Amino acid sequence: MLRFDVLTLFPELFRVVMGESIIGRAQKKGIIEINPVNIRDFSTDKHRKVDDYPYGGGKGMVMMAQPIYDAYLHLIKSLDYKPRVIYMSPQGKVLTQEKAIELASYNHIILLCGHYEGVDERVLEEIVDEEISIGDYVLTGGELPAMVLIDCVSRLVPGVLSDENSFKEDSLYDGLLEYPQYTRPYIFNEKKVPDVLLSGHHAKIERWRKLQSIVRTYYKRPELLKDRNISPEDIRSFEEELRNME
Ligand code: 4FN
Repeated sequence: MLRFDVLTLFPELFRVVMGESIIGRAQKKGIIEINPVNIRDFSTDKHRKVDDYPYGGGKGMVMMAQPIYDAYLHLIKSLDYKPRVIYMSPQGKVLTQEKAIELASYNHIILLCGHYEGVDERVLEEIVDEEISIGDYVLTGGELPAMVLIDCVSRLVPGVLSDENSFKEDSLYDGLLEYPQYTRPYIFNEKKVPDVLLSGHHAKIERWRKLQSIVRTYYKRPELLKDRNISPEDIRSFEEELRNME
């Protein structure tokens, strides 16, 4: 069982998005729990204010320390251990499959989502163990990043995926892109399915898929092949082998 508590100003986003499909089913089965906590519920202000002007001036608003800290204290008060606290932030290390595998070994993760110009630094110093980013672009809030993290970590928790779709089969596991996939009909817009896939020759199909994965990765995401010693000559010979399978 893996529990995610999410400190956010938009708890409904999580209920709507994570209530469906594989993640929704995993929650109903009790394999994972996603518990969005509305930071605004912990405001002590009569107008439920959670942001204020930045000291030193400048544009925008900053999320106040107090409501976030009180929401955090509320979550941990009955626990006899300290959950992993992650701030979704562009200042964090970019999320990788390796990091997702590491996070899937926790039982309890608290995710903090920022908004406006960010969060008062002092509450981050007080509660955050680690910052994680989902990539280098500007966003309006940490909610979509938190949902990306929950999705990619949850599918690694035993029982979330069916045996059929088990993550152990993922090609991302060996770090390569996926081979091309085809389904019926056999001919679409005059293009036929590669005949090797209809040959019933399982070893040959495996070889074709492996070579497709390597060649695709080489052209589309060559950076994924570094530390793997594949030369342009290797690629040319794989392409020739693929042509000969047709
Ligand atoms: N973003 C950059 C530089 C400066 C600011 C930002 C930015 C949301 C609260 C953070 C963004 C991207 C990936 C959280 C971006 C992420 C966020 C994330 C995020 C509002 C403050 C902010 C140099 C990366 C372009 C806004 C770079 N993963 N600030 O987006 O929360 O998790």
